[in-house]
Amino acid sequence: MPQSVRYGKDGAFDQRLRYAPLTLTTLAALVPEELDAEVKCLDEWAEDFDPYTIQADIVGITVITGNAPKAYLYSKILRDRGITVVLGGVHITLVPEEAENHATSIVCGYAEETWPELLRDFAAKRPLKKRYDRQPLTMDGYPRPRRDLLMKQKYTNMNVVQATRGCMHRCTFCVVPTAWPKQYQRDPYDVAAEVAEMPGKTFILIDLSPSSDEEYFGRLADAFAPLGKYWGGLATLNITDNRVLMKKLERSGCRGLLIGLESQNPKTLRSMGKAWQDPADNLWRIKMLHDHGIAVNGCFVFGVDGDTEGVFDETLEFVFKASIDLPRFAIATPFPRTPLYRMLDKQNRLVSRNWEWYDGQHVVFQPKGMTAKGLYEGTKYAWKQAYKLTSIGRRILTSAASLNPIIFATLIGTNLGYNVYARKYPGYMPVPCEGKSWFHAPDFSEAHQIIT
Ligand code: B12
Ligand code: SF4
Repeated sequence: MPQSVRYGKDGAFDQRLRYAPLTLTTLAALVPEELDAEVKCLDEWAEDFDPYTIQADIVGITVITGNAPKAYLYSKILRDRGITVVLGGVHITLVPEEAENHATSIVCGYAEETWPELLRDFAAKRPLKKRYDRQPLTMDGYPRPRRDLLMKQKYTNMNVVQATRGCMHRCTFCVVPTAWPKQYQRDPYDVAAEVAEMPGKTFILIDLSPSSDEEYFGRLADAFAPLGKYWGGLATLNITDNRVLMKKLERSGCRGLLIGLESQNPKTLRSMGKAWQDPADNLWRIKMLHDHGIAVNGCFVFGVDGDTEGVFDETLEFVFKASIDLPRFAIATPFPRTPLYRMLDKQNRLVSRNWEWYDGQHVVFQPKGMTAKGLYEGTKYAWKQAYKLTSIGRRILTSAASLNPIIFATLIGTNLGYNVYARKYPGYMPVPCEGKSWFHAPDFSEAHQIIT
């Protein structure tokens, strides 16, 4: 799992914010037992990876868009050394025709069936297919993730679990409907059984949108309730319409939810395909979450059409008014093949197709309501304002959720983690920035040759 500088071992993403990567542990568990393989998980978050010296028969690399150039470079170095390289993950699924040029084989979509198939082909010395494509998935019956293969001391929480995949909504900026259009759900009691096996009192449910099926989310909460553990996850704000579900979540031990608030501007939300969320209701909905003992990790996106330079202060005002426990700000990023990407491409507004900059932290398109620099600096300003020590105190101390000592302690840790992140926020670099790299690859000039 390659990482960019900001997320790498020595980057701005503090250990307090790092939890165990489920992608690696899931793929490791899928290695067929009969192959008797020695498996190693390498997360650049936790340790360095040297493609020039690593010993392996086959290497799988998981790729998100912002790390694709680095993954392609690693793949080239490894293949030049005679090692078989397989690329998979969201970026490979979005642009397989590009990725195929950078690997021995690629795996598109979910790999529960195809990764074992590929490994069996490899072990039997059968020629690998160039592309192992998505297959229908049932989410039940797979081996438990190999959490034992990670360096536990490097992560704040090892108990990362997944119950659903995909999402029923269709937001124009989001990769999920494009990469994984269908929603899958695990048996809630199997998820609870997996959680029960984990040591410790807390766990993280990383599903992007388990609440898009409220009936299922309620059953999941019911299954978690007897475990007596505390958990954090993601949801959409309209769950607050469902009082029964809110009670179930509280009883289940839910103590924190990441909510994609995106924008306080209804026009902007409309252009994002998220008009079903009305920002006029956000204040009371967030208060209701707080009153149920649930802290809010509120995520905002800046730079979508409809935003002007006033958006940063307006958003901050709301963040403080709503006592958002853990706010996060991203720059709108047109990930390849998404409706947002296609629209900006059609309007000739993309300024770079170097994926290195497609990481939610760089401006890769011409915004409408402000300059690219204004958008970058405004986002940086929002991070800095929200995570000053006085701001952290102002937000946390006015949130009803932090009356719970466990939530309070967690919020202090994570807020201080983002305080470090905000303090290390880099200066503006116009994109494309020839000669300057976001990642410290062993040989940067080679990386650019590969991409272009
Ligand atoms: C958890 C998570 C994080 C965590 C990561 C913590 C951790 N240690 O794992 C945190 C919060 C740090 C994070 C950060 C970011 N994330 Co994130 N994250 C996720 C999330 C919600 C879950 C990933 C996961 O664990 N899935 C569970 C595993 C089992 O599924 P999987 O990864 O898809 O893997 C399966 C297949 O894809 C395939 N596969 C994957 N890799 C490989 C490799 C091989 C060789 C093979 C064979 C198969 C294969 O097999 C697996 C089994 O089927 C995803 C959304 C999602 N649902 O995937 C977003 C997601 C991956 N993140 C995304 C983004 C944008 C980011 C950030 C850039 C956000 C930001 N603005 O800072 C950063 C970048 C971080 C970085 N490393 O550079 C985007 C990526 C979009 C893109 N095209 O690049 C996603 C898809 C969310 C979204 N809706 O857009 N993220
Ligand atoms: S942004 Fe959230 S609600 Fe919208 S499609 Fe993506 S996962 Fe679903």
